Amino acid sequence: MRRKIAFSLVFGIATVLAGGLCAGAQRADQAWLKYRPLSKRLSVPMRVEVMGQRRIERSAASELVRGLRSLAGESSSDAGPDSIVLATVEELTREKRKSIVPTLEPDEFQISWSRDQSLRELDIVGGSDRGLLYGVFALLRHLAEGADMSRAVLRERPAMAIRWVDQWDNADGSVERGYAGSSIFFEGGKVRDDLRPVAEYARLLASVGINGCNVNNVNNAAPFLNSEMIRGLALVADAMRPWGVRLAMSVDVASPQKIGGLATYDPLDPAVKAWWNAKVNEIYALIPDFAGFTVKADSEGQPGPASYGRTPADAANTLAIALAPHGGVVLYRAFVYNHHLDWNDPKADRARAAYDIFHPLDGKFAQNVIVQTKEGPIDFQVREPVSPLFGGLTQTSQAMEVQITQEYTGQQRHVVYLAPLWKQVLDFDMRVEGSTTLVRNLIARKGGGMVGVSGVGRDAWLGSPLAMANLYAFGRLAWDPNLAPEEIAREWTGQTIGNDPDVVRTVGKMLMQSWPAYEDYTGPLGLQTLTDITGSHYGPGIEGSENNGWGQWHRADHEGVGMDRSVATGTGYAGQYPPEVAKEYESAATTPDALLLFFHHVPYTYKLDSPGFGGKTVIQYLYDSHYRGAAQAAEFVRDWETLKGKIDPALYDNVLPRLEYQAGHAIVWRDAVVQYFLKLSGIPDAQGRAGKYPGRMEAEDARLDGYQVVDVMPWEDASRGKAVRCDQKEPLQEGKQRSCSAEWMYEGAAGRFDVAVQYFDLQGGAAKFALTVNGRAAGANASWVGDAMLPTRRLHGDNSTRHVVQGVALKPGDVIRVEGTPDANDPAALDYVEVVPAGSDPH
Ligand code: GCV
Repeated sequence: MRRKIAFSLVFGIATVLAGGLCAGAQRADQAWLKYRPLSKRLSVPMRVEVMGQRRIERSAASELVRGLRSLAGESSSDAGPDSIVLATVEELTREKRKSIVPTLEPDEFQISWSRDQSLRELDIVGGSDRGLLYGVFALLRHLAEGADMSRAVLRERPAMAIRWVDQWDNADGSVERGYAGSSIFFEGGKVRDDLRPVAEYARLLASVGINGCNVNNVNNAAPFLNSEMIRGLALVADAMRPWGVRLAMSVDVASPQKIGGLATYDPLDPAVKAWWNAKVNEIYALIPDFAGFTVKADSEGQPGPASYGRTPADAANTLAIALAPHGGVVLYRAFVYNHHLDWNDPKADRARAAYDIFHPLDGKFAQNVIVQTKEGPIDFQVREPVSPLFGGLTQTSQAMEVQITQEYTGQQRHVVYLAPLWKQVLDFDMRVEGSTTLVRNLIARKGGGMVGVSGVGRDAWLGSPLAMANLYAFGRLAWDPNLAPEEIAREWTGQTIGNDPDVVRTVGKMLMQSWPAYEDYTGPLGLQTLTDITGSHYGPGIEGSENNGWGQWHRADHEGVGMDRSVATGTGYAGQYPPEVAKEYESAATTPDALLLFFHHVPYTYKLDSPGFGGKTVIQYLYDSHYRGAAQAAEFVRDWETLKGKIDPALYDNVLPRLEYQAGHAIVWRDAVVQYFLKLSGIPDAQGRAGKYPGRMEAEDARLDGYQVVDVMPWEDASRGKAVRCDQKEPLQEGKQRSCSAEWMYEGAAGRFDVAVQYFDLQGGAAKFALTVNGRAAGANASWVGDAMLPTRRLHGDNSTRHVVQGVALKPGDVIRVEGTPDANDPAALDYVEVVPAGSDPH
């Protein structure tokens, strides 16, 4: 038995697949599956044989041919006599093709060389067709990175059973917390007609070993169980199936009442149980490999079993019993908390909720229930401690939920590579019963795993090219949590951007520095992301998280900052960890400084003592970290500039303005947090920077024509809390643009400078700006349009944006002028201009 599918036939499949995508369609090669031609000959055969005919095997074969041909470039026509043979263990055993057949688990693969008479074969054997597919992607990954595979032997299996992405897509096509355009799955209340991007997404997911995709938002999920929607979802499942990605969906536990017409949704009511059984049967009749349900209940306004005095275990088990005969699972989210907490109650603590509710239920969940817990006890903040619930559910299957879409970490406008954060959680030792208990092992037990909230959309998957490193890293860590984030960054860069050692080194360095930098300029010391948590979750809003029921509090006052979560004097949260960890967090002296303010309220003068914190006081560290983080963000621009000419020019041009924007927004963050804590604490910055901005000229101090001075809310989001906006009420005269201007007399030394203009770029209009000196354009890019799509429709740190004109010649007495022309909802608002030494501002 040889060559069930000849090379030419396999190539035919690949051509059909590639040809099926119209120009401009969303493709996996916009991400890491580029297979850029290598400058050297491939170290593996070009001929591909596949023993089986199943759909996933055909995908594997076509992907391999596509990848090999593309990687080989010019030399691809020279196939040679040797082959790569694709087979499953079952096929090899049945066909008696090899003397030794490996024993493999279903998703496991082995890649090894053998001989068939005089010919060499590279065998890719899968424990199942999916294992085979993973083997193909592994081989292509190594080749794309330039590895020599001429003697390779590889054997890998995933560490975890659950390797899912969750989408928070709504039927109308919007994506909750998505920052990359509208849904690839839904539009106008139903499944989209064009599901080619879904197939490409599944291909991308499969390439990093992801095996499940939940496609709809955990909020408002009831309509997704309507029969018409289920028929649509069956088509989505069909699109993903060739890549071994199983469809899952979020369900609303109140569906029996909301769409089923029952009087109740009490999970213990027999009619409710019967409704779920029938609904699950309906799903499996159309989607036989349906993976299961995800549930958000009794949380943030979603209905839940608490309405009937029932527990999450009651609700989860009712669903689990319906799914069990079909092999489906329930991922029941532990993100259950009261968002009407009393801020005045020093014992109230949202961080406690998951453990308080779920720990007593350990052992009460059905076998096919997996409790899905966010990595930290709050909500994907820039830094939180690891959720204690991972150590509190020893009898229950668990999955760890992380967020790939960067809700609280810069919303893809900022580069923040999250693998180091996730890795820290995976490697955390809970010390359950006093012995080594790594979180990665806790979640890998009993069919658990990792779930990443992905948020891809129609804008090149995640919008920003560098953000794709997070989707890649999520899959790789779920497959192998032992991988180092640096290693994953190197892999991703090699496949996506280039193998040039300078490129790999520079991009790797940027990625690895990005999370620490973001933490530095947003919320260090365990303060969490200091953003307005009732709003967009994007720009600075330090006080916004206080004084409301949502519980993301930092409790900063004039004397000190941080939330006391100790058992002795605080909320008792620290006591939810196993004793050794609880003891460490109980006292400020032993709590790692990176988490100090999450666990303790300390005076601003409290001295930090962990390595890297330099024996500084808390307040000085707050100042220093913000200046350091913003400087690091500026450095990213310079790092990227070193890649000019070494990488794809389109990618270079795409990323550069994003990094420039990030550098400017990091300054907005820096100044907001620093001036907030300077005012609150009254303690000056030992380095003399806080509140002092040499070269800055405030808009409210300018000679204004048409512009009105306004207070910005929150005040810390604008320099000195004020800005100017152009709201001319009188009607426009024909042919005359209404505009406003602000003028300053330059009084510094003569020389060449960069001039930064800080303006507010509001959605719903594209205001125009022009910077002149003595009536002449100040430089090449001295006129620009504020047309970015930034959050919040009023003047705010979310939309405060920096535009830099470089190399401006200035001398004392020159008149610097900004003219702003409003457009629709955008009042061309200005905060300040700042004159800085040439080359010192990221541009
Ligand atoms: C899907 C946070 C987000 C919500 C999200 C929720 C959750 O609160 O801001 O958009 O809702 O988490 O994880 O359920």
